Amino acid sequence: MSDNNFVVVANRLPVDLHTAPDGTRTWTPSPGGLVAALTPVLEKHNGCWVGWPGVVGDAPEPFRTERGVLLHPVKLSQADFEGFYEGFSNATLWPLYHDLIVTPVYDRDWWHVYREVNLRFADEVAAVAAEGATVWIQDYQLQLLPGILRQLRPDLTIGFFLHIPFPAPDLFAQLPWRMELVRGLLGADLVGFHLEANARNFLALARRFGIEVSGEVSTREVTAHLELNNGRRVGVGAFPISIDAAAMNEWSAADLGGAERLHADLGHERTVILGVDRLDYTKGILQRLKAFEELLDTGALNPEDVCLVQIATPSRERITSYRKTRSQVEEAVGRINGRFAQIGAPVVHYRHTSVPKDELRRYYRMADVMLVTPFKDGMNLVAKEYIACHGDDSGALVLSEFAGAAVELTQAYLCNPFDIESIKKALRDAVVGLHNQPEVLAERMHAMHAQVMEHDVDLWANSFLDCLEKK
Ligand code: ADQ
Repeated sequence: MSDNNFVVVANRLPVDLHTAPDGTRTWTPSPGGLVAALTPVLEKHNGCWVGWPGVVGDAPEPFRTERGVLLHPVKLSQADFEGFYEGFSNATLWPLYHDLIVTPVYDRDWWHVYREVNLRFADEVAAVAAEGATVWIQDYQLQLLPGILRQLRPDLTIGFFLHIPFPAPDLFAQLPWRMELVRGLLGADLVGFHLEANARNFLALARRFGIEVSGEVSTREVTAHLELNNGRRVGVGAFPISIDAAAMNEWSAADLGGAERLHADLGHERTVILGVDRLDYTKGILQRLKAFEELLDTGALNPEDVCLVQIATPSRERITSYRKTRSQVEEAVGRINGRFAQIGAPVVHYRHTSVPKDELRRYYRMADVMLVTPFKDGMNLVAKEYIACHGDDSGALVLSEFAGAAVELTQAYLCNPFDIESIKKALRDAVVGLHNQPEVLAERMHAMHAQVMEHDVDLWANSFLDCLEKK
């Protein structure tokens, strides 16, 4: 055992390992909501992070990041990666928890690998955590870990947070290994979700499995518990995640010139609509392109006056449904430009890449309208990042009702992404509103900006950790 009193465990370490042809290894920060959310928290707590370094094969020795966070890599083989990560996590649990947008695959071999990898994570954590340490486990890839760790190290305080939605009991019940997963989660002292609705789904499921539930769910406090037969209590609550809002707000205000130049590159007078997502079928990228195309088609939007910038981070590229989504998106981009662009003036600018943080903020800052249209999303940090970058109340947000963020960002132009007409209406209202009712839009942005600034990532982490402490 070591002196690590605070341990975060996540599938991924917050870095990617790159090996140059001469064998030199370098680490770069990796994208993704979880990393964005947890880095500041760990720095503050001087904590240690256990996770997979992002490449299969040998894991390097534990090391410290430039910002002082101790990283403990967990080794995954190619077979682990395929069964645990691509398979059970992302082709079984991800679609099941996102309400079957694609059909989940139930594969017994993947399940065995998922269990083995969770056991391996448990061994690593048991070895690095100090006596009585607090361990905070993140996300759907590690749902067995709380239960295994409780057996290995009963001295630990264990928190679990799910970053994706938790489905209705009827959907969850499809899972052949449903009891094992529930037992895994019950190893925690506190199980947290983004939304009260997610937490209520979990409680309903527990009831269905004969577990006694006391209290009602609330946000940022624990007023609901599961009462286990052995006398243990598991707290359940909602903790909506957020971003380092102050840093984003400050940075974007300091780079107005950069944002203006970027906007000018796209056309000074044009209204710029922005999409930023991992290229994932849950994000509704194709639907938003179709809505945009139809608005151009009917003349509701003029291709000389507007353009859409879509930045899509490559994601889970070996999984069939992801490949299909990418080719559909790219086909739509080509088609729309073919129909409506002029030479040298695309109407859709598409980048399939991860972009550095500073550049991303510049995109957010310069965009007149942000278009966020997931079919289902635990929270969606992109929506909050956009709002944080508009401290002067400029801009407009079109947001899916099915993003967790819609619970807080009620002043957005809300839409139903399953209904193209609804996306079209919200987008058109936002674009037209920018010109016709700027003061109304400014009020809406003002309210959302205040909400995001006040409810930032520190509040998320501190409220969860305070509740865990009090368990
Ligand atoms: P994600 O599904 O990854 O997160 P999201 O919350 O939007 O979705 O976070 C994406 C993050 O990646 C953002 O911080 C964004 O800035 C960054 N990003 C996206 N595209 C990028 C690009 N091209 N280049 C660089 N960075 C890019 C999961 C859940 C969400 C939940 C988060 C956090 O699916 O619902 O909000 O975890 O809990």
